[in-house]
Amino acid sequence: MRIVVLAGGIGGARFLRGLKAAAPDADITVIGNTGDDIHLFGLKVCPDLDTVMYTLGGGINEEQGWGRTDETFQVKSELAAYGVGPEWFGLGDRDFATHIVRTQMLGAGYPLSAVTEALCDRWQPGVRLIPMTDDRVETHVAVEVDGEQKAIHFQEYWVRLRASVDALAVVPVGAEQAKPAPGVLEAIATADVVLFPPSNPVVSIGTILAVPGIREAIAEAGVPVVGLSPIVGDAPVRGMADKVLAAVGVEAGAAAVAEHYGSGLLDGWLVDTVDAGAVERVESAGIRCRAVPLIMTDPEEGTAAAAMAREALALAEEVR
Ligand code: GDP
Ligand code: FO1
Ligand code: CA
Repeated sequence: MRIVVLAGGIGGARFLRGLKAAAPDADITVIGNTGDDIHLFGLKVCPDLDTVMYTLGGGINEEQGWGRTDETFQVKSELAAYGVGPEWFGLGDRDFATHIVRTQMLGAGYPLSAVTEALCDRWQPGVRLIPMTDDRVETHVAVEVDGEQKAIHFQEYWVRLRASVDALAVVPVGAEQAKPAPGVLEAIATADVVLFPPSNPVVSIGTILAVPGIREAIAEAGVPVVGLSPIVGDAPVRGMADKVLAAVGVEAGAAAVAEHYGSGLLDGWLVDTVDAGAVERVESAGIRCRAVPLIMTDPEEGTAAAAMAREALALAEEVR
């Protein structure tokens, strides 16, 4: 079975670990969000691609959900000693190597998709990981600080400000001109099922869908499209989904997110058991819906995520 998954960072990566366990023989292609990418210290950092690569490759810091395990921060403190920032972004020594290799290859003319493939040669994530685009797309967030409106990089909004101010608008700068990376449209066109993991619907999956051609390809593929709610009990399990949903005028609720994607895109939707009351609303929007446990933080690494993946695949068969 060929499965295509549109993924952000932590939510996407943890779900994918479960999906691999649930469907060990499946051919899984992951289309990764690159709107979170940021240039720091002359290096290109791709947080969501790296989170997927490290999580599936066994190198992730499990507690944090991003960055490397057994990390040290010598380079960061040396940079700080030179007065070179930003200090608010925690790049570790091991992680730095990834960004150096990536930046070197990009400088030599390789597209990000080829660079990602090369990095995955080391990590062997067990899926084909493709960035949504080889073109530069950067998510910016409009905020008001001290009575003044300005647009800041998404990482500054989330990591420096910890989403402490309202997001007035979220703009995937460059998305309109971006082209899907090689292999993206082909993977969608030949998929047997497309899954939206419990990733951020605005700044992860929303950004991928903002690349012209991707949304259309999914709708035209004619295969089941099933998503899992990133909102449980009217709150994001972690992260700032509530803040960025508000910026696009969507309430932070399991049913509202399904309606936001819409029945033109989604065939099936899973909500957590605490949101069982939302099932009827989702179904009346023309999307088949089931309530199952959707919390991935279990002591048995990946067991809950595997059960979620099995439910998603079962729902896909139901709507096929
Ligand atoms: P990010 O790029 O690291 O923010 O990761 P994603 O976009 O892939 O996923 C982030 C979203 O995943 C958050 O907005 C949460 O709402 C959601 N999330 C995180 N952990 C869980 C979980 O255990 N269960 C569910 N249902 N959603 C989760
Ligand atoms: N998230 C943080 O909350 N603080 C950090 O200092 C931080 C550093 C960082 C470095 C590399 C990387 O790949 C990811 C990193 N993240 C950090 C996570 C990441 O930037 C965000 O959680 C996601 O992009 C949010 O969608
Ligand atoms: Ca992200």
